[in-house]
Amino acid sequence: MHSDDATPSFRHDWSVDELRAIHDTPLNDLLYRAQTEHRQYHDSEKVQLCTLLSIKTGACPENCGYCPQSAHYDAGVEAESLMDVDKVLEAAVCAKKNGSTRFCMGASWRDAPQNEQFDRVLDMVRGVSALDLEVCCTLGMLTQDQAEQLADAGLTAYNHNLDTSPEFYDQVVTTRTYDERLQTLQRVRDAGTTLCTGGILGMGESIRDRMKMLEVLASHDPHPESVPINLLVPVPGTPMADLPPVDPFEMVRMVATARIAMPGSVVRFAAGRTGMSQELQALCFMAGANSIFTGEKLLTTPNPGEDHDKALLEKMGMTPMELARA
Ligand code: SAM
Ligand code: DTB
Ligand code: SF4
Repeated sequence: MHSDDATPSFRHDWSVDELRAIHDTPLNDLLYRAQTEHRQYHDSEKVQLCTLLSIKTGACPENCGYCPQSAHYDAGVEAESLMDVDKVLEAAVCAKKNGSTRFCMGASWRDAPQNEQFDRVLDMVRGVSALDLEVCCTLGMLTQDQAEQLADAGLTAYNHNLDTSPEFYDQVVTTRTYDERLQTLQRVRDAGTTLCTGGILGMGESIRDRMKMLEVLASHDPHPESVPINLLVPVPGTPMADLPPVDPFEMVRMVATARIAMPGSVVRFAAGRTGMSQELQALCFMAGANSIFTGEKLLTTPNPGEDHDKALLEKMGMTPMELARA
Protein backbone atom coordinates (compact mmCIF):
# COMPACT_ATOMS: atom_id res chain seq x y z
CA MET A 1 0.00 0.00 0.00
CA HIS A 2 1.42 3.40 -0.98
CA SER A 3 0.45 5.88 1.68
CA ASP A 4 2.81 8.50 0.20
CA ASP A 5 0.44 8.99 -2.73
CA ALA A 6 -1.55 11.72 -0.99
CA THR A 7 -3.29 13.23 -4.00
CA PRO A 8 -3.77 10.51 -6.58
CA SER A 9 -4.95 11.73 -9.94
CA PHE A 10 -7.99 9.58 -10.43
CA ARG A 11 -9.86 9.75 -13.70
CA HIS A 12 -13.31 11.31 -13.87
CA ASP A 13 -13.81 10.98 -17.60
CA TRP A 14 -14.21 7.25 -18.16
CA SER A 15 -16.38 6.55 -21.19
CA VAL A 16 -18.94 3.75 -21.28
CA ASP A 17 -16.97 2.07 -24.08
CA GLU A 18 -13.73 2.15 -22.10
CA LEU A 19 -15.47 0.72 -19.05
CA ARG A 20 -17.13 -1.96 -21.15
CA ALA A 21 -13.77 -2.95 -22.61
CA ILE A 22 -12.36 -3.30 -19.09
CA HIS A 23 -15.44 -5.27 -17.97
CA ASP A 24 -15.04 -7.71 -20.87
CA THR A 25 -11.29 -8.31 -20.41
CA PRO A 26 -10.35 -11.99 -19.98
CA LEU A 27 -11.03 -12.75 -16.31
CA ASN A 28 -7.44 -13.40 -15.21
CA ASP A 29 -6.28 -10.10 -16.69
CA LEU A 30 -9.25 -8.25 -15.24
CA LEU A 31 -8.55 -9.61 -11.75
CA TYR A 32 -4.85 -8.84 -12.09
CA ARG A 33 -5.55 -5.25 -13.07
CA ALA A 34 -8.16 -4.80 -10.33
CA GLN A 35 -5.77 -6.22 -7.73
CA THR A 36 -2.97 -3.98 -8.93
CA GLU A 37 -5.15 -0.90 -8.49
CA HIS A 38 -6.53 -2.15 -5.19
CA ARG A 39 -3.11 -2.67 -3.64
CA GLN A 40 -1.99 0.85 -4.45
CA TYR A 41 -4.63 2.42 -2.23
CA HIS A 42 -5.88 -0.27 0.15
CA ASP A 43 -4.58 -3.01 2.40
CA SER A 44 -5.50 -6.14 0.45
CA GLU A 45 -5.97 -8.18 3.61
CA LYS A 46 -8.49 -5.85 5.25
CA VAL A 47 -12.23 -5.72 4.89
CA GLN A 48 -14.49 -3.15 6.50
CA LEU A 49 -17.38 -4.63 8.45
CA CYS A 50 -20.54 -2.52 8.46
CA THR A 51 -23.84 -3.09 10.21
CA LEU A 52 -27.20 -2.00 8.86
CA LEU A 53 -30.25 -1.13 10.92
CA SER A 54 -33.66 -0.27 9.59
CA ILE A 55 -34.71 2.60 11.88
CA LYS A 56 -38.02 3.15 10.08
CA THR A 57 -39.46 0.29 8.10
CA GLY A 58 -41.98 -0.17 5.28
CA ALA A 59 -44.94 1.91 4.04
CA CYS A 60 -42.68 3.90 1.72
CA PRO A 61 -44.46 6.11 -0.86
CA GLU A 62 -41.84 5.41 -3.54
CA ASN A 63 -42.37 2.59 -6.06
CA CYS A 64 -38.82 1.21 -6.44
CA GLY A 65 -39.46 -2.11 -8.19
CA TYR A 66 -36.90 -4.03 -6.16
CA CYS A 67 -37.94 -2.86 -2.73
CA PRO A 68 -40.00 -4.84 -0.23
CA GLN A 69 -40.58 -1.64 1.76
CA SER A 70 -42.58 0.13 -0.92
CA ALA A 71 -46.25 0.66 -0.04
CA HIS A 72 -47.07 -0.04 -3.68
CA TYR A 73 -46.44 -3.78 -3.22
CA ASP A 74 -47.34 -6.41 -0.68
CA ALA A 75 -44.07 -8.08 0.21
CA GLY A 76 -45.08 -9.01 3.76
CA VAL A 77 -42.90 -6.37 5.44
CA GLU A 78 -44.55 -5.06 8.57
CA ALA A 79 -44.42 -1.27 8.76
CA GLU A 80 -42.71 0.13 11.84
CA SER A 81 -42.47 3.76 12.87
CA LEU A 82 -39.19 5.51 13.68
CA MET A 83 -37.29 3.71 16.43
CA ASP A 84 -36.35 5.25 19.76
CA VAL A 85 -32.83 6.61 20.07
CA ASP A 86 -31.96 4.25 22.96
CA LYS A 87 -32.80 1.13 20.98
CA VAL A 88 -30.74 2.32 18.03
CA LEU A 89 -27.75 3.03 20.24
CA GLU A 90 -28.06 -0.43 21.84
CA ALA A 91 -27.82 -1.93 18.35
CA ALA A 92 -24.81 0.26 17.56
CA VAL A 93 -22.99 -0.87 20.72
CA CYS A 94 -23.68 -4.46 19.73
CA ALA A 95 -22.42 -3.83 16.17
CA LYS A 96 -19.21 -2.35 17.54
CA LYS A 97 -18.74 -5.36 19.83
CA ASN A 98 -19.04 -7.60 16.80
CA GLY A 99 -16.27 -5.78 14.96
CA SER A 100 -18.18 -3.32 12.78
CA THR A 101 -16.59 0.07 12.26
CA ARG A 102 -19.50 1.59 10.35
CA PHE A 103 -23.12 1.74 11.45
CA CYS A 104 -25.66 2.51 8.75
CA MET A 105 -29.21 3.56 9.56
CA GLY A 106 -31.85 3.19 6.85
CA ALA A 107 -35.32 4.72 6.73
CA SER A 108 -38.10 4.05 4.25
CA TRP A 109 -38.77 7.69 3.45
CA ARG A 110 -39.10 9.38 0.07
CA ASP A 111 -37.47 12.38 1.71
CA ALA A 112 -36.30 12.99 5.23
CA PRO A 113 -39.09 14.60 7.30
CA GLN A 114 -38.87 18.17 8.59
CA ASN A 115 -40.09 17.59 12.13
CA GLU A 116 -39.34 15.97 15.48
CA GLN A 117 -38.51 12.73 13.67
CA PHE A 118 -35.57 14.39 11.93
CA ASP A 119 -34.36 15.74 15.30
CA ARG A 120 -34.50 12.18 16.58
CA VAL A 121 -32.36 11.00 13.68
CA LEU A 122 -29.87 13.78 14.51
CA ASP A 123 -29.73 12.43 18.08
CA MET A 124 -29.07 8.95 16.70
CA VAL A 125 -26.23 10.30 14.55
CA ARG A 126 -24.69 12.12 17.55
CA GLY A 127 -25.03 9.00 19.70
CA VAL A 128 -23.45 6.63 17.17
CA SER A 129 -20.68 9.11 16.45
CA ALA A 130 -19.91 9.32 20.17
CA LEU A 131 -19.33 5.55 20.13
CA ASP A 132 -16.44 6.17 17.75
CA LEU A 133 -18.12 4.41 14.88
CA GLU A 134 -18.42 5.76 11.36
CA VAL A 135 -22.04 6.84 10.99
CA CYS A 136 -23.99 6.47 7.77
CA CYS A 137 -27.63 7.30 7.08
CA THR A 138 -29.91 6.62 4.16
CA LEU A 139 -33.10 8.60 4.56
CA GLY A 140 -34.15 9.44 1.01
CA MET A 141 -33.91 12.94 -0.44
CA LEU A 142 -32.50 15.79 1.65
CA THR A 143 -32.73 19.58 1.57
CA GLN A 144 -29.46 21.51 1.82
CA ASP A 145 -30.37 22.48 5.38
CA GLN A 146 -30.95 18.86 6.39
CA ALA A 147 -27.66 17.79 4.80
CA GLU A 148 -25.90 20.44 6.85
CA GLN A 149 -27.64 19.48 10.09
CA LEU A 150 -26.62 15.86 9.55
CA ALA A 151 -23.03 16.91 8.88
CA ASP A 152 -23.02 19.03 12.04
CA ALA A 153 -24.31 16.07 14.04
CA GLY A 154 -21.24 14.06 12.97
CA LEU A 155 -22.47 12.07 9.99
CA THR A 156 -19.61 10.32 8.19
CA ALA A 157 -21.40 9.25 5.03
CA TYR A 158 -24.77 9.50 3.34
CA ASN A 159 -26.00 6.53 1.31
CA HIS A 160 -28.10 7.42 -1.71
CA ASN A 161 -27.85 4.91 -4.53
CA LEU A 162 -28.16 5.76 -8.21
CA ASP A 163 -29.12 2.10 -8.65
CA THR A 164 -28.62 2.00 -12.46
CA SER A 165 -28.10 4.12 -15.58
CA PRO A 166 -30.15 7.29 -16.23
CA GLU A 167 -31.67 5.52 -19.26
CA PHE A 168 -32.91 2.48 -17.33
CA TYR A 169 -34.04 4.42 -14.28
CA ASP A 170 -37.72 4.69 -15.25
CA GLN A 171 -37.89 0.90 -15.47
CA VAL A 172 -36.92 0.80 -11.81
CA VAL A 173 -38.81 3.68 -10.21
CA THR A 174 -41.17 6.36 -11.53
CA THR A 175 -41.94 8.34 -8.37
CA ARG A 176 -38.64 10.25 -8.53
CA THR A 177 -36.05 11.19 -11.13
CA TYR A 178 -32.36 10.46 -11.58
CA ASP A 179 -31.70 14.20 -11.39
CA GLU A 180 -33.34 14.41 -7.98
CA ARG A 181 -31.03 11.63 -6.86
CA LEU A 182 -27.98 13.52 -8.16
CA GLN A 183 -29.18 16.71 -6.49
CA THR A 184 -29.26 15.09 -3.05
CA LEU A 185 -25.77 13.70 -3.61
CA GLN A 186 -24.56 17.21 -4.45
CA ARG A 187 -26.17 18.65 -1.30
CA VAL A 188 -24.50 15.99 0.83
CA ARG A 189 -21.15 16.75 -0.82
CA ASP A 190 -21.62 20.50 -0.33
CA ALA A 191 -22.31 19.89 3.36
CA GLY A 192 -18.93 18.14 3.64
CA THR A 193 -20.18 14.59 4.19
CA THR A 194 -18.72 11.66 2.25
CA LEU A 195 -20.82 9.90 -0.38
CA CYS A 196 -21.92 6.29 -0.39
CA THR A 197 -23.61 5.62 -3.71
CA GLY A 198 -23.81 2.65 -6.02
CA GLY A 199 -26.32 0.31 -7.52
CA ILE A 200 -28.03 -3.01 -7.98
CA LEU A 201 -27.38 -5.85 -10.45
CA GLY A 202 -30.17 -8.08 -11.66
CA MET A 203 -33.07 -5.68 -12.29
CA GLY A 204 -33.22 -6.50 -15.99
CA GLU A 205 -30.62 -3.87 -16.91
CA SER A 206 -27.98 -4.45 -19.58
CA ILE A 207 -24.25 -4.55 -18.96
CA ARG A 208 -24.13 -1.20 -20.78
CA ASP A 209 -26.51 0.24 -18.15
CA ARG A 210 -24.14 -0.95 -15.44
CA MET A 211 -21.19 0.68 -17.20
CA LYS A 212 -23.20 3.87 -17.67
CA MET A 213 -23.87 3.94 -13.93
CA LEU A 214 -20.13 3.56 -13.26
CA GLU A 215 -19.46 6.38 -15.72
CA VAL A 216 -21.83 8.66 -13.78
CA LEU A 217 -20.42 7.61 -10.40
CA ALA A 218 -16.82 8.11 -11.52
CA SER A 219 -17.61 11.50 -13.06
CA HIS A 220 -17.99 12.85 -9.53
CA ASP A 221 -14.90 14.73 -8.39
CA PRO A 222 -13.89 13.51 -5.88
CA HIS A 223 -15.19 10.00 -6.48
CA PRO A 224 -17.80 8.73 -4.03
CA GLU A 225 -15.78 7.43 -1.08
CA SER A 226 -17.99 4.35 -0.90
CA VAL A 227 -19.59 2.43 -3.77
CA PRO A 228 -22.04 -0.31 -2.82
CA ILE A 229 -22.64 -3.00 -5.41
CA ASN A 230 -25.83 -4.86 -4.51
CA LEU A 231 -27.11 -8.02 -6.11
CA LEU A 232 -30.90 -7.91 -6.29
CA VAL A 233 -32.50 -9.74 -3.39
CA PRO A 234 -35.68 -10.95 -5.08
CA VAL A 235 -38.58 -10.54 -2.68
CA PRO A 236 -41.95 -12.15 -3.50
CA GLY A 237 -44.60 -9.47 -3.93
CA THR A 238 -42.25 -6.98 -5.61
CA PRO A 239 -42.34 -6.59 -9.41
CA MET A 240 -38.74 -7.84 -9.63
CA ALA A 241 -39.34 -11.04 -7.68
CA ASP A 242 -39.15 -13.36 -10.68
CA LEU A 243 -36.34 -11.91 -12.76
CA PRO A 244 -33.63 -14.33 -13.92
CA PRO A 245 -30.62 -14.45 -11.59
CA VAL A 246 -27.40 -12.66 -12.52
CA ASP A 247 -24.54 -14.83 -13.73
CA PRO A 248 -22.10 -14.83 -10.77
CA PHE A 249 -19.19 -13.91 -13.06
CA GLU A 250 -21.01 -10.69 -13.95
CA MET A 251 -20.97 -9.73 -10.27
CA VAL A 252 -17.20 -10.35 -10.15
CA ARG A 253 -16.66 -8.34 -13.34
CA MET A 254 -18.77 -5.46 -12.04
CA VAL A 255 -16.83 -5.29 -8.77
CA ALA A 256 -13.53 -5.37 -10.66
CA THR A 257 -14.62 -2.64 -13.08
CA ALA A 258 -15.80 -0.44 -10.20
CA ARG A 259 -12.44 -1.01 -8.48
CA ILE A 260 -10.50 0.00 -11.61
CA ALA A 261 -12.71 3.03 -12.36
CA MET A 262 -12.59 4.34 -8.76
CA PRO A 263 -9.37 2.92 -7.28
CA GLY A 264 -9.43 4.86 -4.02
CA SER A 265 -13.04 4.15 -3.09
CA VAL A 266 -14.26 1.47 -0.74
CA VAL A 267 -16.22 -0.98 -2.89
CA ARG A 268 -19.01 -2.42 -0.76
CA PHE A 269 -20.06 -5.91 -1.60
CA ALA A 270 -23.56 -5.21 -0.28
CA ALA A 271 -26.87 -7.09 -0.66
CA GLY A 272 -27.06 -10.54 -2.19
CA ARG A 273 -24.37 -12.55 -0.42
CA THR A 274 -26.91 -15.00 1.02
CA GLY A 275 -26.89 -17.98 -1.28
CA MET A 276 -23.48 -17.14 -2.77
CA SER A 277 -20.78 -19.75 -2.35
CA GLN A 278 -17.73 -18.85 -0.29
CA GLU A 279 -15.67 -19.23 -3.44
CA LEU A 280 -17.74 -16.66 -5.29
CA GLN A 281 -17.48 -14.24 -2.37
CA ALA A 282 -13.73 -14.83 -2.33
CA LEU A 283 -13.58 -13.92 -6.02
CA CYS A 284 -15.41 -10.66 -5.27
CA PHE A 285 -12.78 -9.81 -2.65
CA MET A 286 -10.07 -10.67 -5.15
CA ALA A 287 -11.80 -8.35 -7.63
CA GLY A 288 -11.43 -5.46 -5.20
CA ALA A 289 -14.41 -5.51 -2.85
CA ASN A 290 -13.25 -4.42 0.59
CA SER A 291 -16.38 -4.00 2.64
CA ILE A 292 -19.38 -6.12 3.59
CA PHE A 293 -22.54 -5.76 5.61
CA THR A 294 -22.36 -8.20 8.44
CA GLY A 295 -25.04 -9.50 10.82
CA GLU A 296 -28.13 -11.65 10.36
CA LYS A 297 -30.15 -9.02 8.52
CA LEU A 298 -29.67 -6.28 5.95
CA LEU A 299 -32.64 -3.91 6.30
CA THR A 300 -35.52 -6.35 5.94
CA THR A 301 -33.95 -9.38 4.21
CA PRO A 302 -31.55 -12.03 5.56
CA ASN A 303 -27.76 -11.71 5.41
CA PRO A 304 -25.18 -14.48 5.98
CA GLY A 305 -24.50 -13.57 9.65
CA GLU A 306 -21.39 -13.13 11.75
CA ASP A 307 -20.36 -16.78 12.03
CA HIS A 308 -20.36 -17.21 8.28
CA ASP A 309 -18.34 -14.03 7.77
CA LYS A 310 -15.82 -14.90 10.44
CA ALA A 311 -15.24 -18.31 8.86
CA LEU A 312 -14.93 -16.82 5.39
CA LEU A 313 -12.45 -14.13 6.43
CA GLU A 314 -10.41 -16.67 8.36
CA LYS A 315 -10.20 -18.97 5.36
CA MET A 316 -9.06 -16.05 3.24
CA GLY A 317 -6.58 -14.78 5.80
CA MET A 318 -8.39 -11.45 5.85
CA THR A 319 -9.06 -9.38 8.94
CA PRO A 320 -11.60 -6.69 9.81
CA MET A 321 -10.47 -3.12 9.21
CA GLU A 322 -9.85 -1.10 12.33
CA LEU A 323 -11.40 2.29 12.82
CA ALA A 324 -9.41 4.94 10.97
CA ARG A 325 -10.61 7.91 12.99
CA ALA A 326 -10.49 6.43 16.53
N1 SAM B 1 -35.38 5.04 1.22
C1 SAM B 1 -34.04 5.37 1.07
C2 SAM B 1 -33.56 5.37 -0.36
O1 SAM B 1 -34.16 4.71 -1.19
O2 SAM B 1 -32.56 6.01 -0.63
C3 SAM B 1 -33.11 4.48 1.90
C4 SAM B 1 -33.39 3.01 2.07
S1 SAM B 1 -33.25 2.01 0.58
C5 SAM B 1 -33.88 0.47 1.15
C6 SAM B 1 -31.50 1.79 0.36
C7 SAM B 1 -31.02 1.01 -0.84
O3 SAM B 1 -31.21 -0.37 -0.65
C8 SAM B 1 -31.70 1.28 -2.17
O4 SAM B 1 -31.21 2.42 -2.78
C9 SAM B 1 -31.34 0.04 -2.97
O5 SAM B 1 -30.18 0.27 -3.73
C10 SAM B 1 -31.09 -1.01 -1.90
N2 SAM B 1 -32.10 -2.10 -1.97
C11 SAM B 1 -33.38 -2.04 -1.56
N3 SAM B 1 -34.02 -3.21 -1.78
C12 SAM B 1 -33.11 -4.04 -2.36
C13 SAM B 1 -33.18 -5.38 -2.84
N4 SAM B 1 -34.30 -6.09 -2.79
N5 SAM B 1 -32.05 -5.92 -3.35
C14 SAM B 1 -30.90 -5.19 -3.40
N6 SAM B 1 -30.79 -3.93 -2.96
C15 SAM B 1 -31.88 -3.34 -2.46
C1 DTB C 1 -26.92 -0.43 0.02
O1 DTB C 1 -26.43 -0.13 -1.07
N1 DTB C 1 -27.39 -1.62 0.33
C2 DTB C 1 -27.93 -1.63 1.67
C3 DTB C 1 -27.57 -0.21 2.19
N2 DTB C 1 -27.01 0.40 1.04
C4 DTB C 1 -28.60 0.64 2.79
C5 DTB C 1 -29.37 -1.99 1.71
C6 DTB C 1 -29.68 -3.33 1.10
C7 DTB C 1 -31.12 -3.63 1.31
C8 DTB C 1 -31.51 -4.98 0.82
C9 DTB C 1 -32.94 -5.25 0.97
C10 DTB C 1 -33.45 -5.27 2.37
O2 DTB C 1 -32.84 -5.91 3.27
O3 DTB C 1 -34.53 -4.70 2.62
FE1 SF4 D 1 -38.61 3.54 -0.35
FE2 SF4 D 1 -35.94 3.45 -0.41
FE3 SF4 D 1 -37.42 1.21 -0.74
FE4 SF4 D 1 -37.41 3.02 -2.66
S1 SF4 D 1 -35.62 1.86 -1.92
S2 SF4 D 1 -39.23 2.01 -1.84
S3 SF4 D 1 -37.25 4.91 -1.48
S4 SF4 D 1 -37.29 2.44 1.10
